[in-house]
Amino acid sequence: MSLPFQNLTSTSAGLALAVAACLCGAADAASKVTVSLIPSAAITPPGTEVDVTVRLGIETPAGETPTVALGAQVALRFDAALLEAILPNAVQNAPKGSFALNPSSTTVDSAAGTITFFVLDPTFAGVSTTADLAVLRMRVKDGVDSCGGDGLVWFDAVGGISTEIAVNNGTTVVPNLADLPDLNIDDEAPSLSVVPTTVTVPTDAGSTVGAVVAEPTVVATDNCDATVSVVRVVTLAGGATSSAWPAEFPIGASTVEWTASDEAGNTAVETQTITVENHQLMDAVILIPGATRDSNIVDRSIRFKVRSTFPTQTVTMYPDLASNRFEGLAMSVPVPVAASYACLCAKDLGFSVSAIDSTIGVVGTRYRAEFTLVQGDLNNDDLVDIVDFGAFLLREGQAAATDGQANFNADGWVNSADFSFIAINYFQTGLSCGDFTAGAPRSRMSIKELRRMGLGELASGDLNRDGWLDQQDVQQYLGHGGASAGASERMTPARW
Ligand SMILES: [Ca+2]
Ligand SMILES: [Ca+2]
Ligand SMILES: [Ca+2]
Ligand SMILES: [Ca+2]
Repeated sequence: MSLPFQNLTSTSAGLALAVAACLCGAADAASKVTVSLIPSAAITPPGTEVDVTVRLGIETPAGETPTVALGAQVALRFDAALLEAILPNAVQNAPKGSFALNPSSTTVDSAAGTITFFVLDPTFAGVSTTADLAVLRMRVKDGVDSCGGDGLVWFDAVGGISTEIAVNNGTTVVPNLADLPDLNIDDEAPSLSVVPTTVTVPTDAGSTVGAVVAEPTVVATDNCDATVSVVRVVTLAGGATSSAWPAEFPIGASTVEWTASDEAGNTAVETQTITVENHQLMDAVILIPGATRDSNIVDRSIRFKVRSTFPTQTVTMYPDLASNRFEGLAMSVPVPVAASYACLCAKDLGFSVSAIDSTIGVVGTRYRAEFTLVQGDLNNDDLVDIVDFGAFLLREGQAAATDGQANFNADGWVNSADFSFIAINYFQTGLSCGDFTAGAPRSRMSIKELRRMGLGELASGDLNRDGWLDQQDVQQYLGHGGASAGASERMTPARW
């Protein structure tokens, strides 16, 4: 049906109706005519407004006569469960362009989700390229399913009206139609899990930088998106930042901020704290010769000397009668950070002289050492000598706790079996990585000197009362058995 041009000279409302009345034919045209729905934003969370521009596009091949659009009728449906038209003027004139609405012909049914409107070019000059027909003012409803932004507005016949374009040859064109692209109305942040969130580790043995730390298990999921992007920012102790996972975390406290983002830009953040302690760890096998048939499991206080530090650990020692020794393991002994250790030193406080291990290795992230501790040093001067004999005599013949002083074999008594440790190891001196040397062991000391040293209680060991604690008293002990008993004593540690 031809467009009644003569009617287009009357009033605007009448024109629109006249155009509408005649938009019923189809026309051949060289031009490609399209009407598209263009949202004002691609990401429109619930509660936000979105303008939908109804845009006419006319593309004409070079050399062809373009189609000239004079007016249009448009019929649309929208998803009324998710979208609402902002009334009363949900359909408005486009801010720019040739076309004007006929307001009285505009229909908006919020419940049904339908819109129809008519526009025309009041100048009748027409449009042959691109022009906006109108703008729909819409709003994504509050509290709707935020994954439901697909196909919110589309072209469809409404009440017998469908979208058509009135053109200048008096006919109409059924345009190509491009519905509203999917909107992202997702307003829910992804779920982000970083395990563990707190990491505290010692410096790796052999490293002076820090520690290798495994990347955490990071799981990010989203209510809408199948994949979620996760980025991290590592802030190293000292302040440097990086997106890369460091080969080693430096000594100190570093943080890693993990951010998960969905396609709508909602984010979830987890911050991981990674602390590398300013020490390394050593595990040490402790071997103490001297387990006998009556030996018990016993706790010994093992002190290590590592540079200027003296980490001490209570180590449970188990008698191994097959090898006549106690065996135990000191775990996780903190030692100063060093690239390597050529020698380490240990002592069984109150029982052994010090010993070194010069075969220290690295197992995993820890140093591994082994010490064989020779017993007999009761006063911690790192010597087995006449002073220890005197100290032994103070306890000799008494019932003793398994870890009691002078109870070298950890049975129930201090007796000749324990004396044998002093006798066998007599004149032993401790070994200490060369940074200090124990004094010379003494075979005799005057009672006067013992008192001057604060060891007056050892005077009771002067069994023959000659003013000396010496070999003759040892001989007397061996010949006659026990000596003084019951005196309390307090040993004075020398270098340990
Ligand atoms: Ca989401
Ligand atoms: Ca000693
Ligand atoms: Ca004993
Ligand atoms: Ca004597």
